[in-house]
Amino acid sequence: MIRNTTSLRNVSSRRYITQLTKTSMSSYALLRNRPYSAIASNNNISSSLKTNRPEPSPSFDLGSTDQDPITLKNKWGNSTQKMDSSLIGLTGGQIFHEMMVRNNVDTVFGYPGGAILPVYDAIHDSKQFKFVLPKHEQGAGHMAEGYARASGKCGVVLVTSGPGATNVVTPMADALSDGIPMVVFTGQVPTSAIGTDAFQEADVIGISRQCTKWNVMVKNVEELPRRINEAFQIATSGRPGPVLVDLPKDVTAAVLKNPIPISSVLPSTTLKNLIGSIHDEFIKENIAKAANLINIAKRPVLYAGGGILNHSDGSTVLKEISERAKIPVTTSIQGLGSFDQDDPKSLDMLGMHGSAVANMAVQNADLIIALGSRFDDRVTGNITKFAPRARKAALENKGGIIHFEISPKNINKVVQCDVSVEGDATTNLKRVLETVVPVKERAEWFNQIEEWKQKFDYNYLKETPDSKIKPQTVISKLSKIAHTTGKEVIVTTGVGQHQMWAAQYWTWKKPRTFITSGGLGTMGFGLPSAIGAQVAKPDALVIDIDGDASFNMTLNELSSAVQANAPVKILILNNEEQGMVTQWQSLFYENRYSHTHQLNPNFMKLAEAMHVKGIKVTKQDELDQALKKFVATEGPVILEVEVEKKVPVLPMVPAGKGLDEFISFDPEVEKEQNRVRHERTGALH
Ligand SMILES: Cc1ncc(C[n+]2csc(CCOP(=O)(O)OP(=O)(O)O)c2C)c(N)n1
Ligand SMILES: [Mg+2]
Repeated sequence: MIRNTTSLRNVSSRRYITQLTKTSMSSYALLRNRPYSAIASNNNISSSLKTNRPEPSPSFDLGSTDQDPITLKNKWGNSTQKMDSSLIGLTGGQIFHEMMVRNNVDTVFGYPGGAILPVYDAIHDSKQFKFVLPKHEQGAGHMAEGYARASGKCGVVLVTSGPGATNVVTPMADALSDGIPMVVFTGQVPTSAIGTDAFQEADVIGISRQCTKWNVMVKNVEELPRRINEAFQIATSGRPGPVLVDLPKDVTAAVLKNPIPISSVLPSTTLKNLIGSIHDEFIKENIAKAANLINIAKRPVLYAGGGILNHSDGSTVLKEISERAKIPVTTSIQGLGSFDQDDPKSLDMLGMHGSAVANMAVQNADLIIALGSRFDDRVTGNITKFAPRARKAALENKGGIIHFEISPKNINKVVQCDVSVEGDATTNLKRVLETVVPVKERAEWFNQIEEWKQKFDYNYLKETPDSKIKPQTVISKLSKIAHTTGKEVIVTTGVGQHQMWAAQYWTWKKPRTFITSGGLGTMGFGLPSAIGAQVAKPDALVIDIDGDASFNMTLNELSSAVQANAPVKILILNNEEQGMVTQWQSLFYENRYSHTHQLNPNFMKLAEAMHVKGIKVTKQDELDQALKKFVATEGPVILEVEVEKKVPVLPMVPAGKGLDEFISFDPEVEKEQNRVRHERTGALH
């Protein structure tokens, strides 16, 4: 058995080498000696297809991909189809490059390796896009996510087979959870070696099935262009998400010799053509129902999620409906920035660590209008207790829950809605707007909201003269200072308490300015996503608000920021603990801090070693100056602030509770909790 496998492998690799030597290598060698631009201009490719994509969330639909077509007989019969000859003579690697250009890719994040070398060789001296090299493929994935979030374009990742591919599993799962468009290209062992446990072979298609929208292994060079087009189309259409294209080495090394079909028709397009008009009638009907409910509701609430940001008009239309019908607005964590929080109609974020006023408003609303959001459990609290008054209003046909959602799978998945409007939330909201009757004022509802705002504003135990700095103070101050720089400000985060405080204490005003791992909650997301965002927006002030433990997970990317010329600002709120976990251990596990205190590196020495600047603050009176210096620093910089430990994030809706059953800040309770903790831990904590 073993002998058989070995001989099979030998035969396969011999066959592979022979195949390369006889066919592709000769043409490849010929092509290699010519500048790429010569090949491109010979084939008259690239430039004519550079269309300006609408932003954000562009469709990568190229329109006419049939340039230079020659119509050939289909090899299976007499039917004809448009064939493209523009890529003939190029290797798979060069075709990859060309397809990036045709899909308007301006940045690729990746890390090379043996199985993907034909592609890396073909992009070696490309002037067509920027290449960003991380220290670890996970970094490339999160960078691509940050890039996609900041720009509205699709993130592109290019890594090798085996460990290169498995290292991007977390970013793909993250992108799937938060609906981020990303195409991941992975090298693969040659097709002849697949299934032989070859060196650096991994079943990437199997591994990535659950964390991608779609994945495919390209089996020959003829199908490569079409698969790449499909990948971009799928990643950016509907609810955006990650797509993986696996590229065996013989496919990327082979030379294309024949005309091929390269335009892609997805099954969903055919289905849409078939049932489009019926579907549209159904949507029209539901839009009318939605408008009717909005017009009769007395205590409506708009709840916007990340989906509203997938259309460039999203936040404008949200503001318009809120103004016209005088409806207060809350958002999920991913929706932050879609509505200006300085607007008095803003309720801030809802959910487990959301504002009390948002949670109270949702529980007391007679109508909830959900826009591009998926009712995550962190948003709803206990489902059986969610939105009782809206449910009651629905029974009386006076309200309920309306769900504008592009992904049918998310409709009625967690929360049963009364009216669903399937499709892009902004597009359909525009249609609803036409029939929404203007409302002058909703005095009663807004008075109630104001009362909640006064009663339960975000609050915390402030510093005493000799205490450490409170993390909330740092974020509030930084938010003010950053907004006065006049620059576009983008914030990324790790995962934990600092992430929640960033969501709470930063003033969110503009779409696509908050980039955070909401769905998967991936520690280590902050630094690489900041680098990606900075690459997308070179002039923006990009700040990673990070926790010490989260930062530890991907701090290897510090020098990547320098290499990529990305002057990101990294704020480490150092409480020397996995604060969010110790908070749960304090509240629900009698202060037994099981493995939640890691030994941190010396962050200042680390900064130096990684070629970035370092600032450290321990005292309250140093903070203002340090924050100003931090945002004004030219290159990448770390600001480490030693903050108070064991500070709870409040308000908090405990697991199993309804949104209105939150624990809110009470100074006396907190002091007592601190006393108990000291006692239980022998003054260690
Ligand atoms: C990759 C990963 N592992 C574990 C967790 C679980 N987890 C959530 S928050 C947290 C602690 C985060 O600590 P830190 O980054 O220092 O932030 P802090 O809560 O102290 O602000 C942990 C371990 C996670 N979200 N992601
Ligand atoms: Mg921490």
